[in-house]
Amino acid sequence: MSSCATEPCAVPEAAWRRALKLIGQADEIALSCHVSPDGDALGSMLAVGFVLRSMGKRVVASFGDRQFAVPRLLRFLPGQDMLVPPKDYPAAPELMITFDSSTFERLGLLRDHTAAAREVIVVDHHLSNAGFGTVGLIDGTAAATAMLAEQLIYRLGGRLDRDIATCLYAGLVTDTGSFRHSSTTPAVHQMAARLVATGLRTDEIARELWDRSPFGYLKVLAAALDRVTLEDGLVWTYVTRVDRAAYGLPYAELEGIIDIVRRTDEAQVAVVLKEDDQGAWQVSIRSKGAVDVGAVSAALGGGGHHNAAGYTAHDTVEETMVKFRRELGKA
Ligand SMILES: [Mn+2]
Repeated sequence: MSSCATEPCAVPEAAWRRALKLIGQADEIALSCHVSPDGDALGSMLAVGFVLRSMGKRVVASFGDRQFAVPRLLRFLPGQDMLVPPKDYPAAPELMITFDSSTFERLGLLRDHTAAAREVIVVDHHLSNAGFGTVGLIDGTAAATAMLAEQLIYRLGGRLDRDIATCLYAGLVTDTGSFRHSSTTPAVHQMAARLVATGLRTDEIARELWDRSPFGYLKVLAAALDRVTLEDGLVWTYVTRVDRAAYGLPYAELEGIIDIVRRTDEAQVAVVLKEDDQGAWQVSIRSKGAVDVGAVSAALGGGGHHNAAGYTAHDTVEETMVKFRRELGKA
């Protein structure tokens, strides 16, 4: 296996060298990823965790959600014994590595731990990465953080086994929308080939990630679709806490709704407002390419990519949409 996968490294060699040196010197390494982790965040973190553990490092991994729970869709990922809730995370880690988090804020409850850490290696693929931490392994052209995690694994001398590959594959398929998004380069498929060659079950992973849900999801989806609105190339809807409460549906189950709403032929931009358990609106935005919704989201305090972005709003649905349309008009 080559040491630099098969594509040119956008990460400076000096950054890789410094990261490897810090990892080599550390006895305990604290891993973290962004709040409400998706397959890329959690998968990249656990994959690297396996390799660090095999190097004899003490590994602890977490994410800073107030209610600490692995999203149901990701419970099939191996390596979850590495996870601890934020309260059990080292207060001032010697070395911390963050995955898929574009900003310090996205670390949630682990922000103080990050600020207190002696060294912080940031592994990420968000163009908007704010550049926190002391070492940046950041490549805005990579389709997933999992691609950078794979490179880190090779450079550490690690080998892909089925567990590690399952974690990385979850990241790769999540962020490329099952190899459908424009980010799906030859390098993405080449990486997928290396992962699948370990014997992982692509069918089982696909079913876990996309092809199952509790019955309540169908009812909540029905409510969301019942009030979907189309106006001037924008399609949008919202889901309230009350919608979910009727079926005991956790917030994390709402992630796929945007993928149905964004199908709309007549719309260039799709938006779903999801009320979280604290009553804030988590706004998911998708673009078909003509509009940079990453810029719209950034103007509203969020982040993301050209075609997929999000932010948090604390207004009513109506006020949130007024502000959103205003920013969309500028884009
Ligand atoms: Mn990602």
